[in-house]
Amino acid sequence: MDAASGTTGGLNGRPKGEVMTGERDKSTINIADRTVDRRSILLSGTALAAASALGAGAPMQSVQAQTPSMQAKPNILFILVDNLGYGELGVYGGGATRGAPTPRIDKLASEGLRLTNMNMEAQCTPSRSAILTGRYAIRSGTHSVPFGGVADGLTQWEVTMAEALSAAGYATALYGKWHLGSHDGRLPNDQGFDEWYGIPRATDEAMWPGSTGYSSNIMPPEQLMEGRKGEKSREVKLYDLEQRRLIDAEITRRSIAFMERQSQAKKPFFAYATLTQAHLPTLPNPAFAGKTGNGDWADMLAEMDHNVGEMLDAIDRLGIRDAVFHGRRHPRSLHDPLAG
Ligand SMILES: [Ca+2]
Repeated sequence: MDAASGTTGGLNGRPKGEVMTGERDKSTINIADRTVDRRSILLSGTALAAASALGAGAPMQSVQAQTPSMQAKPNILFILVDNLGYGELGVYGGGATRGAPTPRIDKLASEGLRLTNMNMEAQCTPSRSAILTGRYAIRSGTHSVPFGGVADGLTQWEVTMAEALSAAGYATALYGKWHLGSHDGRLPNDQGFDEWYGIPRATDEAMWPGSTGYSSNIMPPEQLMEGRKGEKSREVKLYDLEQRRLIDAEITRRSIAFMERQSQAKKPFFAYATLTQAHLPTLPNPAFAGKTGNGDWADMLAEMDHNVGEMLDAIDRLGIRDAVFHGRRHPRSLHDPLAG
């Protein structure tokens, strides 16, 4: 909803067919009812991280030049941060007190609605499943984080947000962590995303190749992958500690490039950027390593705020209708950092 005017558009007073519906029926996901003079940015609280909406009637010059059909279908950037707990961001009492200010994210939150009490699934896989389907993960084969080497993944008949938006004419892409299936048939391009790049499972697997006793014969190391709808996903390169430091910058770069590409093509889009850096091992990009003087966690906060800022700058350039920033999970110190 719009925090200033109380008009509909968010979790309360949600317009008919709001994207974040809990219904499976595709007919309920009718985003054409959204108006164009409103940007909703969701940041959640407590277990999540925050929700906000940019002001109704905000100037959207770039959209005025777009086609009427595109105006009826707001562009969507959904930023999901892995393992970012309540209290890490400045807006929730963190930021500088955690070693690095988060001014870009704080400003985003100040312009909209923040949630401070929101319950969610307790692990990575089920929470990602619930986000994309609006359904309890236990119904979808995704009730917990799977151990490597076993059958895993969101059942194919679930309707993901990407599938619903694809049916509505959207270009869809995921960049980052998936963790809803690591085999053909269960990867992002099998669940509604036109394209994806990232890791099929979790970031802690970047530590495997260098771990004592690890055998790639028993469990092959995780790979950075990419894929397109209708094609088989392919392995790009080994996901090791070097790549672990680089992945969030790459997620940001690809998300912006995708938004720019679709905007140029005048096609409404859903960009799902799932940032990873807060998850173990928290290793910041070399450009941010040592920047704060307060350790890897603080350097990661600085990098995350920068990456979010880069995407928000792209939003401003392109006139995106809706965007979501969603910190997944509870306070880091209260949970096993390896899980998820
Ligand atoms: Ca599906």
